[in-house]
Amino acid sequence: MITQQQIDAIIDAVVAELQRQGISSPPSLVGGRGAGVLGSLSLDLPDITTSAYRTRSYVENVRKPDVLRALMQTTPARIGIGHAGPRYRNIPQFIFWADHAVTQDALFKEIDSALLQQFNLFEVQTQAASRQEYLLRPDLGRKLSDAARKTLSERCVKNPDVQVYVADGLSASAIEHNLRDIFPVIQQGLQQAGLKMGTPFYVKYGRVGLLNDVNSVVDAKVVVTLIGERPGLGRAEAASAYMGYKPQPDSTDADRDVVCNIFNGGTNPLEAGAYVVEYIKRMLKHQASGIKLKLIEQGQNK
Ligand code: B12
Repeated sequence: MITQQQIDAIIDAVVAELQRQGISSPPSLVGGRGAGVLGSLSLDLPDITTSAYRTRSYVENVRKPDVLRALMQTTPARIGIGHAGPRYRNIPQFIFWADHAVTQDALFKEIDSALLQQFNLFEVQTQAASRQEYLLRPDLGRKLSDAARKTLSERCVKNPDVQVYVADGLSASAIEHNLRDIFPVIQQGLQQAGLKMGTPFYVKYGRVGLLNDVNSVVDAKVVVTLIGERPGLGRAEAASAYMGYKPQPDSTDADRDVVCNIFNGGTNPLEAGAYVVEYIKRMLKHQASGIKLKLIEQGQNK
C-alpha cells in the first residue's frame, strides 16, 4: 500500500516539475501541501459543476444554436454535450464524474446522529450487516434483524393508527435534507386528524419492502417509511414516502403508494408532508392502499 510519505514525495516531484516548466501564478495550494517547493504556484481549478458549465453547449458547428439552447433549457438531461471522436469531451466527462461522486457519497453516507436525536429516533438495523451487503442483497434490507425486532417490540406503541419510521434507503443525504421539514408536518397533520401515531424510529439499511416486517411487530393500520431515493447523478437529496394500509408479509408494491421526489426543487417537503397525511386519511377511509385504493376511488367517481 502507498504511504502518506510516498504520496507527499510524488506531489513534491510533480510540483517541482511544474515549476521547472515555468508554470507559476499567485500562491494558493489546497491544504498548503508542497509549500516548500511551491513558491508562487497555484493549482486552483475552475468549478465545473456550476450552472455556467452545465448549461453551456459543447457541440461544435451547431447549425441552429437557438434551437439547441431552447432544447437544453427544457431538461436537466445531458444533451448538447458534444463529443471528441467517439468519446466525451473533457468538461462533460468531468461533470459526469463529479456528479457520480455525489451519488457515491450519498449511497455510502451515514446519517447525522444529531438529526436522529433531534426527533428522538432510536436506531435499529435490518439484516444487512454492512452497506456493501445492503447494496448487493436488497432482500436483507426488507427484514429486521433479530435485535431490531426485539427493540421494536419493547419500545414501540402497538396497534397505532399510523406508524411512521425513517430509513436511509439509498441516500442518507435525502433524509438529512428533508426530515426537519416533512416530519413535523406529518406529526401535526396526524394529531389534528385525531389519529394515534406509533413510536417513530430510524432503520439503517432499509428497503421499501421493510414496511411488511415492521408491521408484523407494531400492527398499525397504516405504515409509512420516509426513505432516501436512489440518487440520480448529482441529485442526492430526494426522499420518498412509501406507505401501505395494513402491510402483510406478502404485500407488494401494488399494495403501496408513494409520494416521491421530495426535496426543495421537486415536491416541496412541507407540501409532501401534507400529501402524505391526505393519503393516510384516504387509506383509512377506504381501508385500502395501492391499486385497490385507486380502483375504489375510481369506482366512486364514476
Ligand atoms: C428504481 C425504481 C424502480 C425500479 C425498482 C426496482 C428496484 N428494486 O429498485 C423498477 C424499474 C422496477 C420500477 C418500476 C416501477 N416504477 Co419506479 N422508480 C424507481 C426510482 C427510479 C427509484 C426508487 C427508489 O429509489 N426507491 C427507494 C429504494 C430504497 O427502494 P427499494 O426498496 O430499493 O426498491 C423498491 C422501490 O423502488 C419500489 N418502487 C419502485 N417504483 C415504484 C413505484 C410505486 C408506485 C411503488 C408503490 C413502489 C415502487 O420498488 C422497489 C422494490 O420494492 C423512482 C424514481 C424516484 N424519484 O424515486 C421510480 C418511481 C418510484 N417509479 C414509478 C413508477 C410509476 C413505477 C412503475 C409503476 C412503472 C410502471 N408503470 O410499471 C413500476 C412499478 C414498480 C413495482 N415494484 O410495482 C414512479 C412513481 C410515481 C408515483 N408517484 O406513483 C417513480 C417516482 C418514477 C417517476 N418519476 O415516474 N421502479
